[in-house]
Amino acid sequence: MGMNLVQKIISSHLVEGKMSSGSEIGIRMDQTLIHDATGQMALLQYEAIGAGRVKTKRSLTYADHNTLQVSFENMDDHHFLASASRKFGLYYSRVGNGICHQVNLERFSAPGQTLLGADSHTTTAGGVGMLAIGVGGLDVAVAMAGEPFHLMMPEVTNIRLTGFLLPWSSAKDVALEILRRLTVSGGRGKILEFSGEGVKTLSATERATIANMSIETGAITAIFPSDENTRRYFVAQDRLQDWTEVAADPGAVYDGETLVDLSKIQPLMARPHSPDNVVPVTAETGKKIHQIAIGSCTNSSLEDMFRVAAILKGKLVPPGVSLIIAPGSRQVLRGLIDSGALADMIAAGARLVETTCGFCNGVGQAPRSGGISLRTSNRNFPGRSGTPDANLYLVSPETAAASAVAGAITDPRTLGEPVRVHLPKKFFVDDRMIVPPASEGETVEILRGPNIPPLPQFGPLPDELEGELLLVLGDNVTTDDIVPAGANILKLRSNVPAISEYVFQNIDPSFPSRAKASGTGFLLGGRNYGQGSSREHAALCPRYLGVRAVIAESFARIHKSNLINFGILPLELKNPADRSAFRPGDKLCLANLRSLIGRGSIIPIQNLTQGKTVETRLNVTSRLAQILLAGGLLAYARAKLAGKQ
Ligand code: MIC
Ligand code: SF4
Repeated sequence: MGMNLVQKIISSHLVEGKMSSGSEIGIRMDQTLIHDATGQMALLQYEAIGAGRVKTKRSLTYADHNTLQVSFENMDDHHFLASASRKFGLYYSRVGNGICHQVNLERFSAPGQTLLGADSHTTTAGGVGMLAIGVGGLDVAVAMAGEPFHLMMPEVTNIRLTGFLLPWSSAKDVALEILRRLTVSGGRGKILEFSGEGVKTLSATERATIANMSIETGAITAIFPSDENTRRYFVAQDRLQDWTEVAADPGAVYDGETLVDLSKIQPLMARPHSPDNVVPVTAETGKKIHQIAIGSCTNSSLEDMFRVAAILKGKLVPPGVSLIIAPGSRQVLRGLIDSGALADMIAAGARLVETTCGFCNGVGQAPRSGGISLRTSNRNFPGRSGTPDANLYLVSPETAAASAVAGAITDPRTLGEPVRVHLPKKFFVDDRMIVPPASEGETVEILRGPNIPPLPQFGPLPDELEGELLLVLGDNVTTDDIVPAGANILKLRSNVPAISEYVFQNIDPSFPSRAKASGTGFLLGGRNYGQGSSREHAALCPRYLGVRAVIAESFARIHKSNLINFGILPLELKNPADRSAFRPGDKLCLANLRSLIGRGSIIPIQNLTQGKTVETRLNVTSRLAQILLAGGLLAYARAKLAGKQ
């Protein structure tokens, strides 16, 4: 029986476990990436593990999220990241070099290899046949120390593409169509593997756009085969030596299949406030808009930017509309300059911003109050733009540019003749903004500014937890809800005591003080708790404030791992109707925990206020149970590595 591509890569990287569904496996990670929102913690944790230089084939740190430098913290963090990277053997991509996923695709991706990144959109590299998974920073730290990455053997869904995209439909529309079908939770526990004739019609960066947004379905990742188109991309990057052909075996078997006929895809958009709120662009045409933001790791390739420039050429953005363009990398920016396309953008009134995440995670370019912003990014959660009552629509670069010119939501098909773009045979290649690590034995001092206090220490799990139910939440709570993005909060990513003051800031600003006063606290969520970004601060900060268990109907994958990594129990309600047994402020007690914890074990929660007991399930493997008992992954990994020495 033939293997699918996911199985082939897993089998060539398998270090622990059996490749059968329901089993935990450990796989070797070839590459890792972290950035200036997740890397501070990852490197502090790596230092605490005490593993010396990184053990991967290549590990990278990117400065791309926190670049606005409204005060000293960002620069302090960058000096910390650069010096710690040099010391521990990581490459460091300097501010200005571009967004991690775009640069990684251009310069470091490798078909058939594995990549673990402390960012949910690490999946982007799946566009060129990498098995690329987003996780919390602590998981990356452990992988850098040479330990395998553990996950449950995933189900693999075959997304079979037929046909070809019609003029004005784009890869972003394919991603939105998949989200329309799967919703923000339909991909949980799965890897989406693309196959079929339609794959050949998509360029490497178009595939990367689709792989990027696959994470919004809750999937572990997505992957495309690496073929002639991929090869062309590697040739253009002057990296033919890193290219290999990878594909599923003939007759490969999958756990499920979804057919997508590319020829039937029309321009789509995700309405506020969720990426799966997908409708045809025609459903909103004519609506006045205030801002258009083009860029982010989803749509910032040279191909995307050329299309935008071609639409803008000779036009002018009308008054009252602000057009922001953030090319994904220095390479893309240089391509725009050399081709003259940048001049077309600027002449049309576009505002060029840095080659960073920027507007995508609320670091600048907040829309006007109540404003309507069309964005080519991947998340339109409430408040993420920095304006609490703004309405964000997610669209393709073509729809964004067509709408920018009209000042209203516009179906790009109304522009008539489709734009044709010609990509250079060779991109501008210049890796001088990527600083290599120090040579072995060289002394490097780690630079720590006042924004980098020591890591908080957490003890083992006690046998009994008694405390207050601090917050009752609904379905699909995002990590942006738990620890919001935005320049003023992001700058505190290395300072746990300071950033913890912002936990649930947009939902209940009194949360941090109430949590501290309670000493031990609990949270109640609904379905898909913790969807969205990989930020481990959404677990670490609640833990710092005393949260010891989250009770929910179900959890998003990355967040569940992060909770466990910081010693918080992710407890699933056995019976969802039991939600009604809880009120905010109830006193809860979890007894005999140390003996109850084990695979699939039932943990009863006594609601002392309501006089009821509710059963929950702790759905973890025995390894994860050990991590919880130890008080988190850091303590567990330290002990494990010390045992090996
Ligand atoms: C995001 O898009 O939400 C981020 C900012 O890139 C996050 C990373 C973080 O918040 O630390 C992600 O996607 O993981
Ligand atoms: Fe950066 Fe936005 Fe991509 Fe996250 S989704 S990595 S913030 S560009």
